[in-house]
Amino acid sequence: MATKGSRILVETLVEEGTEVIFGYPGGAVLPLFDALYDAPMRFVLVRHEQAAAHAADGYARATGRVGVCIATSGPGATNLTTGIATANMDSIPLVAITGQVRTHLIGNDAFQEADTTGITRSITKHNYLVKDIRDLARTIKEAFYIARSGRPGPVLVDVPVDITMAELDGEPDKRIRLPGYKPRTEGHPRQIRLAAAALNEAQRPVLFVGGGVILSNASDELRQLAETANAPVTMTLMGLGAFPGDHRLSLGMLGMHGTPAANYAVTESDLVFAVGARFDDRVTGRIDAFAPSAKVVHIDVDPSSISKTVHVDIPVVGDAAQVLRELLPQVRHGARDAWHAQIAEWKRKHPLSYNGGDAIKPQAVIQELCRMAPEDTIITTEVGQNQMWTALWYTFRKPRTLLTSGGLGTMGFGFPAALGAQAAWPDRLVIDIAGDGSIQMNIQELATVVQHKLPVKVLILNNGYLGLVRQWQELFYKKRYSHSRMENPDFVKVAEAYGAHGLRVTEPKEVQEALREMIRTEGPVFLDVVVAPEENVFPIVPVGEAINRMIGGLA
Ligand SMILES: Cc1ncc(C[n+]2csc(CCOP(=O)(O)OP(=O)(O)O)c2C)c(N)n1
Repeated sequence: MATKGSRILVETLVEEGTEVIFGYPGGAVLPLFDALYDAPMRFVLVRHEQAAAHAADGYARATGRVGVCIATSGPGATNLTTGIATANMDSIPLVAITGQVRTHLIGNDAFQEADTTGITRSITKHNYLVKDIRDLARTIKEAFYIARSGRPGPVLVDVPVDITMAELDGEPDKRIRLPGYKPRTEGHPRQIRLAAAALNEAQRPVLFVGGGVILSNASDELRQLAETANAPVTMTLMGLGAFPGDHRLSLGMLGMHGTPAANYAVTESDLVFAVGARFDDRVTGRIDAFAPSAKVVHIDVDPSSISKTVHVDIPVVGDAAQVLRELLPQVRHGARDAWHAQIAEWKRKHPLSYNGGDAIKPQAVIQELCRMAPEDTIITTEVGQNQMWTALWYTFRKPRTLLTSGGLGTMGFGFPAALGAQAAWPDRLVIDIAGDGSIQMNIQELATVVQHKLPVKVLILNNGYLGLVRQWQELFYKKRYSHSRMENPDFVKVAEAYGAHGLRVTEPKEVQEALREMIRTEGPVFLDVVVAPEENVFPIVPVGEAINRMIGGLA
């Protein structure tokens, strides 16, 4: 029996458990779209391929499953790249399928040809060009396996149109053949013993938690570790939600916009116990002043992350959840009264704060939203002040409730990521906290959420500026606001033009009711909150400074 390539591809996606695909058609994927016409899965037609990649990414972050997106050759594939790079920097499992021109035309400057595997080599965990229909099913299987195993990441499969149109006689070969790829999940027992001993001996330990804890579903183990050891916990932006932000042991986020307590604690600690974090420069600040008197333990599934930026004394290579389960029985409770007293003192003396005023304060809006939204609400963010205020002022209590572009810092991520998360969780509240600049990078996805009945809410903190850029210009460029002021459309009318609900507030006293209306509304909503235009995110550590050298917002 002969089977078409397009059918083989779709059947393999089904076998891999694909429930929803985000994508956009074009010539080189028409045979594939024909097979998708009656496939047993949901298809979400986005309005720009960048949004397909971010939506698949949001789906993956919200569920822990592999996100799938499809685009045509040439411009379709190049439009995907920002989304793929975003997923790659944050280790998100994606399979991106792109159409390619016919095999005999590759390299000929054929219509809508781009060297997709060449372009995406450095922004994928792995990529493939399928040149023979006999390799198709196996390649898709391998793509899923690579995307989800070890340190997860995006895998791209480029499929020439003649391969999807060809027919294969007999059963497709589906056996994965990856002899050189063996991600290590179990930590070395000796290293685990050393890590436990270091924690037991430490007087001033800090558990330093990154996105890897969320990716490996290790939050329960992490909480047990913190409570057993009685050790304070700080999280990177990607780690927020891995440990309850309102737990007595939580210090909140560390780094450039970290809390004073977190940044002081790391600087004074004698043990940084890192789990699934990669010591990004936004977190470490000046490397030679990062935790100068601390030993460093680092648990990570990716050996290339060990000692990449910060010297690690005790590396443990393995899956965070597995390693923590091995480690837990070896960890003892420590009183560490002096350390906890010092941390309590920092928290008391330097709480996060902002000044009042007549205008709406973005921090107050986020605090109020956090009070009103159910605990399982999924928050996505754009990039800029909106993202940092969300990280500081919203209390995340559960993993996979904050979806944000950490590594690449991609404006335009939050709205399509929210629609991807909403496709996965139709009954949960999903809110994109946006800036007026970022939302305009993928605002066309309003059409997608309306057509596909995805009731995403967008809370625009509208300051009339590219706010974080303006803040840096204020603080570090003598207030020369070079091209950071924005004249914006009427967001309420934009929402209405697309068939969504639009709301605007300009006074602090209107905020609560508007948030309530946004949450209560059944369909998609744009809530335009006109906030204080020159509000800053504080504290901030200037680039190149040590993380305990924060400025602004300190009592
Ligand atoms: C695609 C992209 N382009 C440029 C930047 C640089 N950048 C970082 S924050 C920012 C301003 C964001 O403005 P807005 O979305 O209005 O958010 P606000 O900071 O005002 O909350 C810019 C331009 C980026 N992160 N991503």
